[in-house]
Amino acid sequence: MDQWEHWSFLFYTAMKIINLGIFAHIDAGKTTLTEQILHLAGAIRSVGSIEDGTTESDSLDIEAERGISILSSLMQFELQTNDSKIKINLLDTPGHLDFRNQVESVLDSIDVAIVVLDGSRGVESQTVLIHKELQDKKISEIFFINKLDRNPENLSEAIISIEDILGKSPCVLFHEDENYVIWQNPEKFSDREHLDLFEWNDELSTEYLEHPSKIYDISQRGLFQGIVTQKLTPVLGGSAYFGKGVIEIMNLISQLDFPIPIALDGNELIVSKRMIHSELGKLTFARALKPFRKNSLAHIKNKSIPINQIYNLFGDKAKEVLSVEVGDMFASPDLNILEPARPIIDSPFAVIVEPDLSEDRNELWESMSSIVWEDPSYRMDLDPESGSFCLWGQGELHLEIFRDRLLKKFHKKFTYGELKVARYERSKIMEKQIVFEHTAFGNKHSSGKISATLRDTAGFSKLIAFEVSLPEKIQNVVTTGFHEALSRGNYHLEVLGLECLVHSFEPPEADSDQSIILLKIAVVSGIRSALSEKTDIIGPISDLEILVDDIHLGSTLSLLQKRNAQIIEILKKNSSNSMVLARAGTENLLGFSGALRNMTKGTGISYQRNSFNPEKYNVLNERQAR
Ligand SMILES: Nc1nc2c(ncn2[C@@H]2O[C@H](COP(=O)(O)OP(=O)(O)OP(=O)(O)O)[C@@H](O)[C@H]2O)c(=O)[nH]1
Ligand SMILES: [Mg+2]
Repeated sequence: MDQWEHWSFLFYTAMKIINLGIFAHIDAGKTTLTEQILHLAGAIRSVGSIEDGTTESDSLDIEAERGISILSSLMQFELQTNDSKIKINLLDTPGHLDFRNQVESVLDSIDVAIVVLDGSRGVESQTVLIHKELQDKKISEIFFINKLDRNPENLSEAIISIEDILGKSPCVLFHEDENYVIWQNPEKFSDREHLDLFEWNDELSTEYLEHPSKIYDISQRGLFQGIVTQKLTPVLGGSAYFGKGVIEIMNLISQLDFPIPIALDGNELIVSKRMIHSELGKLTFARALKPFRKNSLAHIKNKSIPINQIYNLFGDKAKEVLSVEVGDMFASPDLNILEPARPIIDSPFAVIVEPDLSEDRNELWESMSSIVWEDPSYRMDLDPESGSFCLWGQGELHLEIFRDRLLKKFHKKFTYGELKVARYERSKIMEKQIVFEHTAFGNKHSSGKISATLRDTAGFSKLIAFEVSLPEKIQNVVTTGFHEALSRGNYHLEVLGLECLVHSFEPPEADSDQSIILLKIAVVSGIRSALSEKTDIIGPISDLEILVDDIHLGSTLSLLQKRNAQIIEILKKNSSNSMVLARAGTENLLGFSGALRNMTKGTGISYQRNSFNPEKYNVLNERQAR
């Protein structure tokens, strides 16, 4: 290391690093706020807009065209404060539930979250979702009530909605009219407001009792420490669009001192997300839990990975650097072998994709695979009946976006089939003793006899267990037979929720080559006949949240009725809008959001949360199932 490099490395070490995530319900203004923060830091010359498709973080063509975020993006930049420079790693995340995986995968890498609210809507369903996740993961959060340029009179309602989810009063740190914030203009706030910022801490409270005149200084320390330790949930506000409240939130964040993360269980990195970079190809993002220099080794999941390339990212722009500090984020192709956090929800929507010319099959598979690699909440396999490519995704928008992205990657013709919702069969067998035996050629050849118990797994799993020790060949054939039997049930769908416990095996009197084949037939046909008429067809279920003006409320309810939805609650949102909460089989809701938009001339908006797990699924009757 030469002298300069040594000093620059030391200088770099001294810089504070803050990993900041921005989260919200769809359209609250995350990307607009991101753009203003970048501008404030001097990282961009002018503020881009969603309407013109010119923001840094929505850098995919499709994001710019549609005006929504699809992938989370990382912007790394320096922020000059009064006395020092801070490195900010800013993650702007998508709000639409179909891209939830992009949110989940970055949560473990951040120090602090800004949760943005649309001021006229207050807390919405995904605000609740993200707030719970941040709480579970003990991540500090700061609420930002946005769009106050539009309906500032809704501010108090928005604050009450935050109070509802916190179960206590939030610390409102600003006075909207005059742009005052408590740590900068302490004299403009009441003693009560100051006390709220440090009463959670005994030491600070005692200090105040001894030196009441130091209240402003003590409340400031209480505020900063309270945020870092998640004792306080502060609220700021403004207008991202007009850049109001942005300096204040960044000033607050820059004064927070988060603990330096440490390597856990020998893992020196936290893998967050993946990206297909326009020039560098596949890149994986990670947070470093120790400093790395180029060409050093990273230890993670019992692997030693040589880190030969380290990139800093600014949206889709990558810059190679020589080192990465502890706590900092970086991207590298060397980490591509590592998996980011798996999606927590299975992908319940499917579409069949086929090239028009069979010679393009490999190329199509590769183009699809690269999109799936970047967003692992897609899944791809071969349709067992047609051999076509089957693509699974989180929802209608998720698969629509896939098609648009594929069109930009794969320039040959292909067919993108109709969207289908996943269906399975759920075994209704509670417990059944069974003997598997099959004979052939006038009983000359026999499989031998297996005695077993079939049992409900109380979930969606398929399990086979052996109480006796059997030769490997026998055990394998019984296991394969069990899975083959469950691969196609009474309605030709995969069967879930059954366990087979094997008690004993009586070999055939005359063992022959045929015996092993007969044993498999015995298991497959034995399980199939046990399941005969003993399965339900099941599919995912969706919770709907529909925001509609009162003029269209009646027609929205009848639209829901036509789709067999159960209305759970109708809530008055404000003087002219209502929120309908409903539940329906996901399959019944295909095309619903489009139909609602047409019927309400664009004013009705629906959010759909699909669930498919043992607690939440939809049983379809045979008539629906055809
Ligand atoms: N009036 C007003 N409009 C805003 C403000 N902030 C954002 N918007 C508008 O709200 C819309 C959504 O803004 P985005 O920044 O894309 O919201 P987002 O939260 O990033 O959306 P997704 O990433 O798609 O979930 C755009 O039309 C913005 O121009 C604001 O402070 N005031
Ligand atoms: Mg966005």
